[in-house]
Parts: sequence; C-alpha cells; structure tokens
Amino acid sequence: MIRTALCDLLGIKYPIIQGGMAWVATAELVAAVSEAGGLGVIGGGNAPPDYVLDQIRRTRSLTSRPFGVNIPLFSAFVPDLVRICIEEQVAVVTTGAGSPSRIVPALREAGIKILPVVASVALAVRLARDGVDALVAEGMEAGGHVGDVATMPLIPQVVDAVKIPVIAAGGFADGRGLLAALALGAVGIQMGTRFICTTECTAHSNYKQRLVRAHDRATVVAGHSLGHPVRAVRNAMTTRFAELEKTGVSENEIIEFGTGRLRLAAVEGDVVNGSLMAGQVAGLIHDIVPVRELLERVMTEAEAGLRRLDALAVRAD
Ligand code: TUI
Repeated sequence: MIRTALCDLLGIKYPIIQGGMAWVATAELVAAVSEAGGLGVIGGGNAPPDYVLDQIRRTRSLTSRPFGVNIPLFSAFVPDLVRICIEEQVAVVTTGAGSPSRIVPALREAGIKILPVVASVALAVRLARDGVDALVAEGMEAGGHVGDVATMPLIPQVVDAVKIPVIAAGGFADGRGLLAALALGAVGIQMGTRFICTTECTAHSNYKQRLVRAHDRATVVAGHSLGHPVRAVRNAMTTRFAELEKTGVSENEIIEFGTGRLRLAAVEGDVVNGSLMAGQVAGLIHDIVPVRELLERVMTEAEAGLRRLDALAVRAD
C-alpha cells in the first residue's frame, strides 16, 4: 500500500486531494472524496459567502472526515470566506489564481492547514517563507486558470526550491500519474477534471459526457493576453473568448464572463455557450464512476505500476 507524508499531514488514507472547482465541487462530491479516503475540497469560486457556508454545513452533514475549502483570490468575498472558514473550523484551505500571503496569518492562527496552489517556483518560495503547510504545484496541463510551466518540469523545480511537502497537479487522472508525481518528489496529487466524471459530482451530465468524448487535443487555452489564461474544452464559447481578448475589455469583465460561463456549463449543461473548463487529461477519461471506485482504481494502478518498475531493477552482479 502506498502511504506518504500527505496522508499524515491531512489525516487521510490516500495521497489524493480533489481540486476545488467552482460550481462543480459541491458538498456531494466533496463528502464522497473525503469518505472514500481522499481530501474533498469545496469550490468557493466567485460565489457569495452564504453559498459557501451552506456547502460547508451540507458537507458536514454527509461526512465527519476532514475536507477543505478553495478560496480563489480573485473572489470579491475573500475576507468573508476566510472568516467563515475560521468560524466553521474547516480543516484545510486551498487557494488559487494569486498569492494568498495576506490571508495566511489569520488562517494559521486559527490552526487551519493552508495549501496554496502555485504555478511558479517564485511564488512557492515566498509562500514557504510565509509558513504555509504544503504547496500544490499546478502545471499548465490543468483545467481552468493556468500558469505557463508544464507539470513535468514544474514539480521537481518546486520540490528542489522548498522544504515543505509538494502536491502535484495538472495532468493527473490515474495511477500512472500518481506514480509519476511521486517519482518527481511530490507527496501526492490533486485531481480536478477526473473527479468531474464521477457519479457523485453534481455537474450537469452534458459536461461529463463531453469530457468522456474528449480526445487529447480537445482543450485550448484562451485569455493569455489578459493575464488570465483559462483552459477549457474547445467550443463556440472558447472561440468567442479568444475574440473578446482582442477587443480590449476590462479584466473584471473577462472574469465575470469566465465565471458566469462556467456556471452555464456546469449547472445548466450548456456545452455550446458554457465554459467547459477541463485539463488535458480529459482525453484520458473514458467513464463516469463512483468516487470510491475511482480512488481504489487509482491506488491499485499505482501499486501495480510500482511493482512493475521495481522489477526493472537489475542486480549489479
Ligand atoms: O485557480 C485555479 N484554477 C481556476 S480559477 C478559475 S475561475 C476563473 N475564471 C475566469 C478567469 C480566471 C479565473 C478557474 N480555474 N488554479 C490554481 C492556479 N493558480 N493556477 C494558476 C494559479 C496561479 C497563477 C498566478 C497562482 C498564483 C499566481 O500568482 C501570481 C503571483 O502573484 O505571483
């Protein structure tokens, strides 16, 4: 059985955390992941504080295991979300789309474990100095808002630059990926897209089906010129997004456009006008399975892969 420092840090069975996807990572998915031995993470997105509070309480009603809340730093409600996480004594906070430096002291004081998602070595080093508990290093293969370094080179560079545990993200969907992440020095993986295609995920079935049908080149990144590149499955919406980029609209309008469109895809099931945020692993996903089955499959695959790799070693004599 594979166990790592991440299991001890978070009190979980498997070294797998779930990406805090806005509109997708709701209480049902989060509780299922935590119940099955991973760490479920509520997607805070740009939602009002009451929505997040409701998600926390609903998750609590479904599991007594630890879970997290993702606070995207572009949210208009960051201070409220921090206060709610502290009041509700959430076990873990993950962050994304910026530096969480300003919210680290309050969360630390409350004893909440902080796992920022970073896309560069520079931010990883700064946050390690701030005293965060671990880092999620996310390569540009990921879905949603992405940086510009790929996972394969990013993970070992972050691992070399900091002394705290590093969790690999961006491009993980199976046991082979988990094993590769551990080989690069990570203590575990974060999966986002793969968790969309589970029975417990409340995202619209049109979204799930589109991911199951996706191939290796199905996703594109738009929004580079605005500083907010977003990876999503190519559709009429991504084409419009790329056009909008050229018209010089404000950053806020783009964020509004982006987040509103994600809701359209995830909640309404509009796969034409909605933003089907997804990572390049979409092409690796072929089925919609219960979370427990997925986690057990990933672990079994990783353990079998480990034995296969071990058998490659030859004695010197
Ligand atoms: O945050 C994510 N993924 C997201 S957020 C999102 S919603 C959205 N919609 C429209 C426009 C923008 C966002 C959908 N998906 N992942 C974690 C992540 N964080 N990826 C990259 C980063 C990141 C980028 C720059 C983290 C820090 C950062 O810092 C810049 C700095 O201050 O150094």
